[in-house]
Amino acid sequence: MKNLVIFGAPGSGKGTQSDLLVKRYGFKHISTGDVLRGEIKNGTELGKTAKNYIDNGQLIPDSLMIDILASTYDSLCPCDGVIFDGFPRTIPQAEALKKMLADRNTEVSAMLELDVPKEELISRLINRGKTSGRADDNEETIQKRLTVYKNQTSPLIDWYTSEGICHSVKGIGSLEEIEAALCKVIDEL
Ligand code: B4P
Repeated sequence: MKNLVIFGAPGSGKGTQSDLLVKRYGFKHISTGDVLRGEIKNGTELGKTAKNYIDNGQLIPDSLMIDILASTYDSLCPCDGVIFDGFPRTIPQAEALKKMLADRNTEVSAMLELDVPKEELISRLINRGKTSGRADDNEETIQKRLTVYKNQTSPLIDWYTSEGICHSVKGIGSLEEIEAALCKVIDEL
């Protein structure tokens, strides 16, 4: 079984590439962003809490995210493989993921980082904001999300490097080129 973390800044293409990898390999897909947006749409208590954070470009507290992740994982697995998209976003989340998988006799096989320059991230998200209806795809919130990424999420690159499983892939170019670079890493695992 493969457990893959797809990692990158907001707008780096995690969701886009996850969809392609799911089609190619038949893996299960856990997008914490999608889970939270579903909760918001359904008006649940969790959704109401999450909305305040997301609309401000902030991360949802780790304790909430870790519980959501474990229950989502257990609803999908056992299975051939899982793509974690948008989780972990902090070091405590990475530690919790490691423990959750170890408790289930498995582990993260690889962390795949999509490396995209900041100007490209901003332009993609502003562009997506024209049609996505997402409250967090506006210029002010995008800047906040990028700051949160830099301070709270990007330290995970060093964390996964020290675990020996960080693979960085160029995240600009055609969708097919980026997918091919990701597949090369996955096929060699
Ligand atoms: P997410 O839903 O994970 O969103 P994202 O980081 O904005 O997007 P992603 O990188 O998936 O980009 P996409 O493929 O769509 O998170 C949203 C919020 O939820 C967070 O800010 C946070 O508040 C909360 N949250 C989620 N997980 C959390 C956690 N674990 N802990 C705490 N809080 C959490 O691509 C973006 C755009 O680029 C698209 O329009 C796409 O078409 C375009 N694009 C993609 N690839 C391209 C390419 N190669 N060339 C040109 N355009 C491309």
